[in-house]
Amino acid sequence: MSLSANHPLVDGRTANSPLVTALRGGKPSRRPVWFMRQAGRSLPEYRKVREGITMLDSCLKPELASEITLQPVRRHDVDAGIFFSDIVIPLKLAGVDVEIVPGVGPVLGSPVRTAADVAKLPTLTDEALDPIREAVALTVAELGTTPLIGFAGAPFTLAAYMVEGKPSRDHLGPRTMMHADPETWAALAEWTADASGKFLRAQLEAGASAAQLFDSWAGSLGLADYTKFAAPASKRALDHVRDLGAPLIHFGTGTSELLVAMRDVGVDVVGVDYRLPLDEANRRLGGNVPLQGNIDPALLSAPWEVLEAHVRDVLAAGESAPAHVVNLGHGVPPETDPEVLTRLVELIHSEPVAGA
Ligand code: 1CP
Repeated sequence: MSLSANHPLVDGRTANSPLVTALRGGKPSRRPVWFMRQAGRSLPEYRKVREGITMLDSCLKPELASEITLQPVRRHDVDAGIFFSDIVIPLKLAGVDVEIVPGVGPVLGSPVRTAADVAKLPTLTDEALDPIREAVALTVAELGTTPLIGFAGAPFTLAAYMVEGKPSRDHLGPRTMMHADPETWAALAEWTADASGKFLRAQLEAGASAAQLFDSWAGSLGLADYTKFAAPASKRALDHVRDLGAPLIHFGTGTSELLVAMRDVGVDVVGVDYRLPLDEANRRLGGNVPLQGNIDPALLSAPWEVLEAHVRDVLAAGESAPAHVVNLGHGVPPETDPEVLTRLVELIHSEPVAGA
């Protein structure tokens, strides 16, 4: 199977966009920029449409999810939309008891800790993903030549929520399970890989032009554990979509020591968090991988001159890589002034592309 003839990557709408060009390692007409968590609480228009409706319900109403995805694109002139959804949506659609509790994050009715718990997990069906396909199709029709990025959670990050039952800092539960009960861990990692893989495929087939695998908490693993217990499942998730040929991005935080292993699950672009300068990330990756990142989100609230100097450093360091998609080193903090993001996009677009 491949993408349909009216997919934006195939019919010419997004194939030569700055984002897709850079993700494929080429020289874009302007520096592409988008922000992780560009939709959400930093925007008053988001807070307005979300009034009285839960987070996961808003993801499953196609018109609303589409509207929220489009809000930051209209406001900031970013080079991509990121589909408004959440990494736990495939769990919800499979029938797992999960909610996003305001101020907390994903919480499961019953954590998944034993072989019997894993065996009971329901299978995510193709039909259950219909609201996702519908939301993506509505969004892509509005975006025109601006690409939509689809995403999913990587198995380790998703399984971390499932084992703990809620957000945690050190992810002790899943890290214990992978050593104490490796068979149960492997079964859980495979289940999450297949759920995330199907979620990604639904988004790409419905019109997303690229996809990002978020392994936000991979940095709590050392390289040996990452390679043995997380990377094979991440590869399995991406195996669901490789035949489609859309560019794939892999991002995590605290992953400076894992960048090569994260590339090796088979992706086109590596996302770098704010901890490691892009020229050093490029050196570690051997100089041939396009990079995404890595403006420090903390500096969005610093005086403009401080932020501008930092952004210029990030752009200069990014020039060492074969191509650079500008982003933050993690998500937009909710208290960010959206006008700072708009101004940042203007600054980044005004800087000529190196070598162009
Ligand atoms: O009511 C609200 O506004 C809740 C906040 C919120 C939002 C806006 C959550 C709860 N999820 C989302 C949307 C979301 N989640 C997007 C939307 C698209 C965009 O980027 O604009 C994306 C890409 C995600 C992905 C996601 N969810 C990740 C990976 C990215 C990252 O930030 O590391 C993770 C770890 C989650 C889990 C999650 N969902 C929500 C929260 C608060 C959390 C993190 C909880 C924790 O600290 O563990």
